[in-house]
Amino acid sequence: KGDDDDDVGLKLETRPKTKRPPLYKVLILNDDYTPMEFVVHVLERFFGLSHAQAFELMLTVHKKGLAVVGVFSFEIAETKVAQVMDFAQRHQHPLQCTMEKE
Ligand code: TYC
Repeated sequence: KGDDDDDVGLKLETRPKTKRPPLYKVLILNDDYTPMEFVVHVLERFFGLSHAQAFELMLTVHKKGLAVVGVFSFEIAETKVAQVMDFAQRHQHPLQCTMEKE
């Protein structure tokens, strides 16, 4: 890497920079107390799933312990988590919802 040349240290960009914002996974966690129908309702109401999709995803969480319910920008993910946590708390269910950088 001899440096007895005359370049001025400029990096020649090849591929264009198309910076996308980071995405965040929103996860729902299983617990022993929240009723299955409540979780199905949450998935329909806050994540726009059909009843059949919501039921299937609820069962996945019930069996596996957790599942990704959607992938969003930071702000949207934060809002979803807050809405679910608030709704669960108001109904006195211990349902947990969190987010994680993808
Ligand atoms: N395990 C709960 C029950 O048996 C149902 C449940 C499913 C709870 C998914 C939380 O995220 C959850 N009533």
